[in-house]
Amino acid sequence: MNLIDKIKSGDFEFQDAVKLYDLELFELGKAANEIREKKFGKKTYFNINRHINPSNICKDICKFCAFSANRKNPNPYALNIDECVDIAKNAYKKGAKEVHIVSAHNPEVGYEYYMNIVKGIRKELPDIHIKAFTAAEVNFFSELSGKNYKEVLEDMIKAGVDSMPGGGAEIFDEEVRNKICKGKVSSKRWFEIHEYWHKLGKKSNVTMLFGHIENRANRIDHMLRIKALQEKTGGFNAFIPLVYQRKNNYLNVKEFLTGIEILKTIAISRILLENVPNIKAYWVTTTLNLSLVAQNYGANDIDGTIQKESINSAAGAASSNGLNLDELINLIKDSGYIPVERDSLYRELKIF
Ligand code: V47
Repeated sequence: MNLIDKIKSGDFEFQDAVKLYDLELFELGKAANEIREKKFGKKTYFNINRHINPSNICKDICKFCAFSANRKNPNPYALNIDECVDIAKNAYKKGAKEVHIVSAHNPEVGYEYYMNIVKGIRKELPDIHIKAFTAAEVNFFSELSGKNYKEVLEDMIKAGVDSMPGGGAEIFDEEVRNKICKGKVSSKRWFEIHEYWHKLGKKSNVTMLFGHIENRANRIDHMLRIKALQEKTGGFNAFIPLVYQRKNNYLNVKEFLTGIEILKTIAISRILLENVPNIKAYWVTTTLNLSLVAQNYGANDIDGTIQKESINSAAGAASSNGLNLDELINLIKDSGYIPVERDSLYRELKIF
């Protein structure tokens, strides 16, 4: 049996999965594309969304982060609740169906601030999808409020959160994690939070930050931990490999990923994570061009219009103003795929 068939059979050792990286890109791409086409044909999903980042003041220090206010980015801010609600209302008027709220861990503003942002948006916009707060924030909210993470998640639902984004996952390997984001939510707790969220009947995403100091085995380990929780709960909608952006941060990385390594990682994720429905080539960190190529290597989603992006653009990504809807649609079409606007839970809204 060849290696890919062995992996697909589910009966394999950890080292077998790491060996996938030794295969030729085209071989991986062919296998990943077969899975992609079986699930989605030539459809590529996107959504019309708006990112809101309420504050960049953070008690944690993640070395890869260029968004939080620090010596390299000395512009601390905290939006007030009305400002957040206004951003959501304006975005809704322009067609956004989802707001994606992620904040730095600002202890000054208090627990209720975060919940009130969601309540405020929900009150004004009853039918917008609110994707809010990573497991890292949930863990921080729990420290801030003295509530346990389960109570925080229950409060989030009461406030109006519909789903959770996949951030804060970074790399689950504890040794690497300790070097890049010591003090942030542990890998164990990250999974406990998502497991409980799924138990509450809600969906979430899961990311992986790669291309910094991790190695291939760390990435495989990361994916296999995701696969294991997905087998238990089925609650992940999408896996999102985030390519590390190098500017304005404190992580000293000498070698950067080749396009081939990025595509291999996307293809391997499609092969290993057959139980996670969607693989998102997030155009912000993959770049637009490579995201379009990635459609051929297992990816069936490239995120959305975003309107304003602050976390990755602070670290060098060309994404600060989001993407024009017509441009996004035409790029997908011109690359030979069928653009499909989806909602946040991957129901199809419009085929272009
Ligand atoms: O967790 C921070 C990453 C994440 C850098 O769920 C960086 O649909 C690259 O999670 N280079 C937040 N990445 C963003 C996120 C996300 C994005 C899009 C869609 C979804 C979703 C989730 O951004 C953080 C961190 O891993 N990040 N700094 C950097 N220098």
